[in-house]
Amino acid sequence: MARMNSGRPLLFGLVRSRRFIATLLLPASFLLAAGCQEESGGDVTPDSTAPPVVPEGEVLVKDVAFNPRELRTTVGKPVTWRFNDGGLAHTVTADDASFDSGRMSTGTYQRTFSAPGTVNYHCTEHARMRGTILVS
Ligand SMILES: [Cu+2]
Repeated sequence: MARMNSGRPLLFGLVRSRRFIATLLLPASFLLAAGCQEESGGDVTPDSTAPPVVPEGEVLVKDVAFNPRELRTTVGKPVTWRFNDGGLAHTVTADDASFDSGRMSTGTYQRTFSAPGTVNYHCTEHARMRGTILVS
């Protein structure tokens, strides 16, 4: 009897504590699963801070920036600027004033360079919008 009396409460205590741990772990594992789902969901939907994929020879005018900021091209190959900034108007204006797209909020502006060199351009609406075309 002495063995049972001392053994049973210990066994019950163990079972109880296991259940207790389980009740603690269950919501924790749900939280972990929720966290993982959030992460995988973030992978499916592209992060707004991640740079968008821009086709070759194209500059995306979005988020008050030229992307890529520096583009390599060759003589005679057209460069396309695609305006897609939620209706916000921008310009593609050469620093040396050799070309100017004018204010555009949709559509594209295309230009072909006839000589190798570095062409710096900017947006007349936003001082921080600057870009470079490296023509070889
Ligand atoms: Cu701009």
